[in-house]
Amino acid sequence: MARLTNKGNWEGVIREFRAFLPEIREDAITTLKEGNTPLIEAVNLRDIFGGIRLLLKYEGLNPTGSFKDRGMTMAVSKAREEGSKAIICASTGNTSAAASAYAAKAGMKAFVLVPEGQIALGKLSQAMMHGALVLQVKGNFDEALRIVKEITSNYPITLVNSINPFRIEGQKTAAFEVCEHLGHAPTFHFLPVGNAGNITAYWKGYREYEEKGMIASLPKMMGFQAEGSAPIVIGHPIENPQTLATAIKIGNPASWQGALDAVKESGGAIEAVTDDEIIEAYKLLAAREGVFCEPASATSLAGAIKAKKEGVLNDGDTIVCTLTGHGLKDPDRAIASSQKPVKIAADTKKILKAMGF
Ligand code: AN7
Repeated sequence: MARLTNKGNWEGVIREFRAFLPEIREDAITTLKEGNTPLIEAVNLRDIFGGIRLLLKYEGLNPTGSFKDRGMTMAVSKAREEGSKAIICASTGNTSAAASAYAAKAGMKAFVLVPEGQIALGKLSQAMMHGALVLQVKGNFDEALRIVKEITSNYPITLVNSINPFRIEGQKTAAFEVCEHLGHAPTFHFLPVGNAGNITAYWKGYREYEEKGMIASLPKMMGFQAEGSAPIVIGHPIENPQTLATAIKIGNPASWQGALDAVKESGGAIEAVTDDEIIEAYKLLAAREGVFCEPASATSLAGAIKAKKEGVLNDGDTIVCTLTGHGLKDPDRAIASSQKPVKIAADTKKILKAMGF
């Protein structure tokens, strides 16, 4: 039999990183074998980055198509261990998709509250297919999160938003993987920031790996929000956040302090990029690197491009951009951002002509 060079049967983040995570009873572990996502060398963006080594942590290749699976395996497994029968979350889409899938696997009920008309089509279809009760709230994410918190303080339903500490525990494993794949920590780590759980989690992961002697240095954490939805950058919550990157359309992030700590302790920064810059990076990744991510995910690359222009990065630096979700999550935005297909007769001559022959 041929031998696989890498581990052929990855066991999911709970089992693979057991020594670094809170204990969970074996029969409660609920996994879709999330994690072990590729770190892809971006070789076609040298005209922008010069002597900087740029790597893409492609989290879109998780089972439900986003990084949320890392935290959800932990949160759902813990809920199951505690005997919980139902989970609930507010979501801009990806959390609802992950919650619905892991609840299905665990045999639990999922309730997901999403802002009506403001989540990408792929994400909505996932929550529906996995059998969650999808509640489309006439309001924004922040209002939905407030209601979910109110409900879980009065009813025996487990909250699986990232204020659930087990979510952060699971998500920190992405930082471990980056270190394992590189053999060291990067110089800078760029992330989109919405509810700010992920930047909090990565920083926790890097610090723990350093404390345990797995890495010798720490990266500077660079968080980026969309300009119309940048409460942390502005310094106060926003009533009506706006951005076409719907995943990060959040006006009052739950892990606000975690993001500030990550940036301050690491010597990084939290800044904003415009929707135009996000779409530019989104298209660059697809057209030049062959990597299809959703718009919010491209915020990390938009941030790296901005940092490069501002002279923050140096030749020889290794920088990682996390691409948080798959491009197929938001087919409407992909189609709106690309060249239209050519409608043509079933005629070889006409087709050759259109091909430029
Ligand atoms: C693709 O699904 O908040 O800063 O409810 O889906 O940890 O919130 C999604 C967030 C970045 C921001 N990229 O991460 C939700 C939700 C994608 C996302 C973020 C989200 P956080």
